[in-house]
Amino acid sequence: MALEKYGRFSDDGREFIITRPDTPAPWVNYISNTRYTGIVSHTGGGFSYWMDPRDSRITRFRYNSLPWDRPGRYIYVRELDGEYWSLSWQPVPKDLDFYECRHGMGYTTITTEYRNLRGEITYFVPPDDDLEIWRIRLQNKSYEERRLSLFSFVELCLGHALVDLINQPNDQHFNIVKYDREHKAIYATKNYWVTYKEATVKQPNQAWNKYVFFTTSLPIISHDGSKDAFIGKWRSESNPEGVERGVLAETDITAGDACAALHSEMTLGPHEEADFIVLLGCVDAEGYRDKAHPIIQKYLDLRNVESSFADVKRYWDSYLSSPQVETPDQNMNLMLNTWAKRQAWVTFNMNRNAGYYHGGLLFGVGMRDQCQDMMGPLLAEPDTVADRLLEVLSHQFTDGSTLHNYFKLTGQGEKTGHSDTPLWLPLAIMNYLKETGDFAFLDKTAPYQDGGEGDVRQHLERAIEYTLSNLTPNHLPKFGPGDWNDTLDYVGRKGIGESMWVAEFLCFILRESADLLERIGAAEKATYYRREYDLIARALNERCWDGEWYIRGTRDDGGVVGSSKNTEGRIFMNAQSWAVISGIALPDRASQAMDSAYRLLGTERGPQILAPAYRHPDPGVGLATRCVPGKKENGAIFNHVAAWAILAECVLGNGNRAYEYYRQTMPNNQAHDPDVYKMEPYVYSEYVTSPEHETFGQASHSWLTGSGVWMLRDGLDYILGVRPTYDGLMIDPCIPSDWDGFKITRRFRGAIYEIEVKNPNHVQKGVKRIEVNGKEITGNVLPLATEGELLRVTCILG
Ligand code: IFM
Repeated sequence: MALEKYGRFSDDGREFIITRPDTPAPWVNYISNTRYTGIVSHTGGGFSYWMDPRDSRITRFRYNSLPWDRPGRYIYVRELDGEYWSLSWQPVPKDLDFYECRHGMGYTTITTEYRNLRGEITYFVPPDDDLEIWRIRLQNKSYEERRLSLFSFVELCLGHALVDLINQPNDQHFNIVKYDREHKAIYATKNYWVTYKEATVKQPNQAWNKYVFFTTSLPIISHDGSKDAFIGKWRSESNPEGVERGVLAETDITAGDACAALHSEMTLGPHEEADFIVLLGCVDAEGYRDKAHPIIQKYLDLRNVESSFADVKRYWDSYLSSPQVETPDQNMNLMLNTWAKRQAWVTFNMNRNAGYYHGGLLFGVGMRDQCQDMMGPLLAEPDTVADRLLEVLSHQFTDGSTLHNYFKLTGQGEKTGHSDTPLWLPLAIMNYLKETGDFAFLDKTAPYQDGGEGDVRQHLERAIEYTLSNLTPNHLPKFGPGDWNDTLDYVGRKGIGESMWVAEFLCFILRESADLLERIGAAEKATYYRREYDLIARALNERCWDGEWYIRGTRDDGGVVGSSKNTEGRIFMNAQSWAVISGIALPDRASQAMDSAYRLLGTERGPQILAPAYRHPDPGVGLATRCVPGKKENGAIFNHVAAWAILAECVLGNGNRAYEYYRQTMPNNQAHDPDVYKMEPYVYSEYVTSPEHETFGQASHSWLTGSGVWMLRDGLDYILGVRPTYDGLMIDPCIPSDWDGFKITRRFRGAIYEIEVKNPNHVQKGVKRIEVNGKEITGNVLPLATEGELLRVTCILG
């Protein structure tokens, strides 16, 4: 398989093993305890931050110089003859005798061999303390004694990453880096810290509230705090003067570009091995020495490092333990058991913010993204999700509108008026209730962004009623400055254009909320929501059916988007898939809409978001039309959209087509030619270029995309069909007809369900018989069980 040109999954699927360093792009991983986070590439590149990659940044990264993957977390090795190299290939890219990078669950290990010296460096973040640990093992594979100089190096940012990026000549005047001889550590901070978005509005009168520490378990011979001194004039990380000289210049800085570099020496006898540790972390600025010292002492002890590393592994074993699936498709098993879950954990915690391929320094936590990302951790950590939900609800206003995004450290955000944003809150609340059955959550309270507080049920209803209060005379939602699709940003800015997709999404939320409200005795409200559902569904069917599919919207200027009347952007997938998911499509139209989408949007690598792509900028539509055709929201194979198409096909019972889309879009399939695909083969990318561009098949924006979590839930809940309902776990598979069956083990409300689904008649959908512990049950919702109970379930399709 061509994927193996650069790497493969480990046998247990928990690692992606990169076998040569010159991958088509940096392939990255995350190390994080959710407070301290590092993004680590397979060449040691990447950056670290505390809580927020914009506001509290520890190390730098030069985004615009990609694919040059710099800087990072580097260890240089230098021998007596002056030859030097780095343990992670970059930044001194020698022709290594051996190279391997294992991106695992919460850690990355890079192993290299050069000049008969094997170096293994593992990067991870322990669960309990806010630092990253580099555990290094060196092995002299020769018969000669080796005298090695070792230099550990990071380039520091210290505080607000955006200000550092755009205003470095000024920002550097506030840097402080000093070597503390008593603690044998470098400490660094910045005497100035911008904590709000518009840095120019008002000069803040404050220092960064963190101190960074950097140290190693080896005796320290020399150090540098000045990047200029370490790198030297007209040089780069590839040939730093300090390393070439063999001793560092002992610089501390009070102004200038900051780094932390430490120099140690080690002698290794023939075939001797040695371990050492490097620590990079941060503590609160107040009393920083007293705070950092115990952490440093703790983790300079290898036993504590080993036990923390075991904790990371234990955490991930537990996190991934449920659900576990066995389907006939090995790639699907890999994604559902491990990598899509891992990706969803990352998106839940890092949002669209901390990546190589996202300009997320600007965006913070997107409300809509966060509400969707919750569907991942919900499987393993519902309590964490409940807390996050309350945090998200606190960014809703009393009228039901919401911030569009917020920054974790400052709590500040923007109110943009996107027409979909408020509606994601009810979805997240209902998902939580279905998984947990914790109806008492509805009575919990959360503040409103503009003062006062309300219980969760009130937050839910206000989101819906805010959207209902903003309908046009046609009883359809206004488009506003965008809906889920951020790039349809000029369709309805004047408040006239309508979003059919928001109408469908609103219908879905109304139907689901009415079910919930009825269940908790709020019959009158439920009836109101159902009546609204009917009115909007009728408006959609009367006004928005184009003949073979549903249109995407109407424009402020009276035009239409996503219609056969258009020459570009004639059909959009979301308008078809959500017509089905929301149930608004009349039965014959539902199939016809999805068939039209299959015919007009399908490619061999998955369905396009829209087609044909826009080739002329249209100021009445917006950004999508300005983007190059075939990429991003202008006609790419947009995986988030593909995930909803899969869901819709499952609703219609088309297991073969749902699986066709699913198989096409899985990254481990997509990347069958990694030189074309370019991104990591182990996580979803936001999009893959469609045939409307010459780079067809090239992926972009890996890791931080909602498609990871939707593909996870599509696979588990809709294709395998084992999904939570308020009453219990439902079994409703929609699989390809050539499957003989599959197995899935899932924890649900404390009990374990071991489920085997058999498909003797090779159908795509339809449950014929279910037995629980040998006894047939009525219907397809499994009985609830007590904590720890194991239920063996057999389901026959037919
Ligand atoms: O819906 C958005 C998402 O919030 C961020 N990525 C792009 C999507 C479509 O515009």
